[in-house]
Amino acid sequence: MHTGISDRRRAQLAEQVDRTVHETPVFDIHTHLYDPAFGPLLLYGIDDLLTYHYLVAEVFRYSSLPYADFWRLPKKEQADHIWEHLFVRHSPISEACRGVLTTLQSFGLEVGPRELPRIRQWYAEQTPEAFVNLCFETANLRQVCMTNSPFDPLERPLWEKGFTRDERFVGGLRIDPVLLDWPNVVPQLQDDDDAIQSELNQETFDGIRRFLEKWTQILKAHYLMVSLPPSFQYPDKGPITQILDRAVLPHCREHHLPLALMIGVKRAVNPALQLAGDGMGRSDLQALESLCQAHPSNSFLCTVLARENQHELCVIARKFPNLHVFGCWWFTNIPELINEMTRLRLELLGLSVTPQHSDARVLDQVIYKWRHSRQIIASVLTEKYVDLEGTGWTVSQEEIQRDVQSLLGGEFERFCNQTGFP
Ligand code: FIX
Ligand code: ZN
Repeated sequence: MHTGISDRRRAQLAEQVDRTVHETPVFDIHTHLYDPAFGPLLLYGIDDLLTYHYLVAEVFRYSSLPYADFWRLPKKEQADHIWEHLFVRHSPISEACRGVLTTLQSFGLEVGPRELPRIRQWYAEQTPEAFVNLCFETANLRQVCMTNSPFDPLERPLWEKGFTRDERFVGGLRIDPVLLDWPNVVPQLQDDDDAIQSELNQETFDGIRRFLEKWTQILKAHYLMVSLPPSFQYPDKGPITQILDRAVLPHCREHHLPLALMIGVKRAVNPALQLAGDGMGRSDLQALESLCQAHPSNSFLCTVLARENQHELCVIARKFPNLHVFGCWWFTNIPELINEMTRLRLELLGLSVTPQHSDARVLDQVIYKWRHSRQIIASVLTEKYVDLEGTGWTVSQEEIQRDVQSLLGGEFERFCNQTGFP
C-alpha cells in the first residue's frame, strides 16, 4: 500500500508544477487596464506604481501630511513622498511595497533607497508600445479583461468613435451605477435612450436592456460586472432586485454572458483618501445563493472581499454549477490569504475555479501580481499532487499542463462558453 512518495518524486513534482505554472500564459480575467488606444488611461511607470491606491492608504500610516496637501502635489511629488516614507524610512515589507520591488527587479533594475532617479531615467527611455509587449512577456500574459464603463467620460468618447482593438485587451461591461445609483443615473442613461424614466416600469426595463445591448456590442464584452456592498440583499423590494430580474439577467441570458458579482466593498469609508478610502465588510451570501437558485439559466462569476465569507462562497459554488468562483480580490490579495483561499478552493471545488486575477490598475503591476500568485498556486498544487500520488495515483506532465491551463484562464473560458446548466 502506498502511504507516501519519495523525496525525489516530491522534488520532481515541485519542479514540474512550478515550471508549468510559470510557463503557462494566463488570461487575467479582471483588471483596470486599458487598451493602449486609450493613451494616458493605460497607466504605467514608476510614478503610477508608487501612487497606486494601495500605497496611498499605507503612506498615511506613517506620514502626517494633511490629505488635502498630499492630493495637491503633482504625481511625481506624491510618488517621492510615498518612496520616502514607505521605502526609505521603513523596510518595504508590505505586499504592495514588495510588489513594486519585484516589478523593478524583473526589468533588471537595481532596487535600493537611493535608486529612484535611475529608475525614473530607465522608464523615461521606454516607448509605450514596446513597454506593453515587455509587460505581457514578463508576466506571461495571454489576455487581460478590462473594466469598461459607459459612464466614464474619459473612456466613453473613444468607444463611440471606434478604434482598432488590441486583441490582448478584452472588454468587460461595468454597470455599478445602473444597479447602485438608481434613480440618479437616469439622466446619464437618457443620453443613450430617452425611453428610460425613473419609474421602474416595462418601458424603462426595455430601455435598460437596449442600453446594455448597445454597450455589450461596442465593447465586445466578455461579461457584465458590478461591485456590491456587504449589505447587498436579494431578493428585496428595492431597485437592485427589479433591475436585475427585469433587465440585467434577461440580457445576460439572451447573450450567454456571465454577471460578475464582487461582493463586500464599503465605498468611501474614509473619503479623504479618495480611491484609497474604500473599506470592506462581511456579506450575507444568502443573496448570492438566492440569485443562483432563482436564475439557473444565468451564469455568475463571484469573488468576495471578506476572509470570513470565503468558505461559504465555495460551498455555494458546490451547490450551483452556474456559479464560478474567481480571484483573491483586493485586501485578500496578500500571500497569506492567497495561500489559504487557494487551498480552500482546490479542496472544495477541485479545478473548477479561477484562483486569481490581478486587479492591476497600472500595467507593470501584472508582473508582480502574477509572479507572487503563481508561486503560491504552484506550491498549493504541488502539495495536492503529492497527496494524490500518496494514494498510488500518478500524475503525468500532460495532466499537470491541462490542470494549470484550467486554473490560469481555461476553466473561466469553458464556464463562459457553457450555454446550459443542469
Ligand atoms: O470594484 C473593483 O473593481 C475594485 O477592484 C476596485 O474598485 C478597487 O479600487 C481596486 O482596485 C482593488 O484592487
Ligand atoms: Zn477591480
